[in-house]
Formats: sequence, structure tokens, C-alpha cells
Amino acid sequence: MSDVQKTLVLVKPDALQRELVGKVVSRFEQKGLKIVAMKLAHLDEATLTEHYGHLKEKPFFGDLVKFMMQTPVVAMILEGIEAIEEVRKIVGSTNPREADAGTIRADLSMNVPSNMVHASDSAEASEIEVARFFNENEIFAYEKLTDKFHFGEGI
Ligand code: 3AN
Repeated sequence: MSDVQKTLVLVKPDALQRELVGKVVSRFEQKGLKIVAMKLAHLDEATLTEHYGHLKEKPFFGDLVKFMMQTPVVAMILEGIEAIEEVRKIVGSTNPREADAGTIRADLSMNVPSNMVHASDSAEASEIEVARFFNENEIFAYEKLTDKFHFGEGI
């Protein structure tokens, strides 16, 4: 059976500043990922310290937190078959200059930390991050006419 997953995506302040939110969201939609939650959120230092806890000792940590607080971010949950890995593929690797052409980071950015998007990197992370940014009542289950292509047999 297909493994339908949810994954957490943040469209970062550089995308908002550069007016590229629509382009980023569009790439996920075009792939066939379903938006099941979406909102603007101004992240605070405590949330970011938790979210980027694995980078706390890095010299760039303070700048990363400041960068992420420049504007609100667009937080969303995407759903699809193997969505966690598919979204990471579309996003590309951390350094935009090393990311594969065709990925969001390679095509739309040049530098860290301003690499456009955060996406959960594992099933464990996705579960924690979905709960970090959304309440249950902000996550929607609904049917779309295209579900048969993206979730079903594809015919
Ligand atoms: P990813 O976002 O690809 O999972 P992580 O978790 O290693 O990568 O890094 C989280 C975020 O920290 C990156 N998306 C980027 O914005 C920022 N970052 C990573 N490495 C650097 C660095 N060397 N200098 C500045 N910012 C960085």
C-alpha cells in the first residue's frame, strides 16, 4: 500500500522579501502534493531555538534565528505518497550552489541561510514539526478531483 505522509514546510523570510512565495507554493502543487494546512506565522526566538536545536553550537546560529524573524514565514503541511522525501527532493540540498538544478534552492537562491524553504527531513522530524507549528483544528482532510492521479492508481 502507498505510504501517504504529511510533511512540514516553512517558506522563509527571503522568499517573502523577494515576492517568491507563489512560485514556491506552485512547485509543490504542480508536483501533486496536497496543501492540508497553511498560515503566516511570526516565529519567536524560543520556537526557533527548538526548531534549529541541532544547530545551536554552530557559529551561524544567532544569524539564522535573526534571519528567520525578519518577516513572518508561510507554514504549511503538504500531504502525498512519500511526501517527506519527495518534498526534500524538490527543495534540494542545503547549499543552493550545490543543489541540483531544477530544485527550488538551486533555481531560486544563492546562499545560506537564505535558501527559501525548510522541509522536514524524516518521519520523526515531520511528526514533531507538524505538532510544533499547527493545532489539530488547523489541519484539513478534504477530497480533490485530482486525488485519483496523485493518491490513487493514476488513471
Ligand atoms: P536543511 O534546511 O537543508 O535541512 P540544516 O538543518 O542543516 O539544513 O540547516 C538548517 C538551516 O540553517 C538551513 N536551511 C540554512 O538556512 C541554515 N544554514 C545551514 N548551514 C548554514 C551555514 N553554513 N551558514 C549559515 N546558515 C546555514
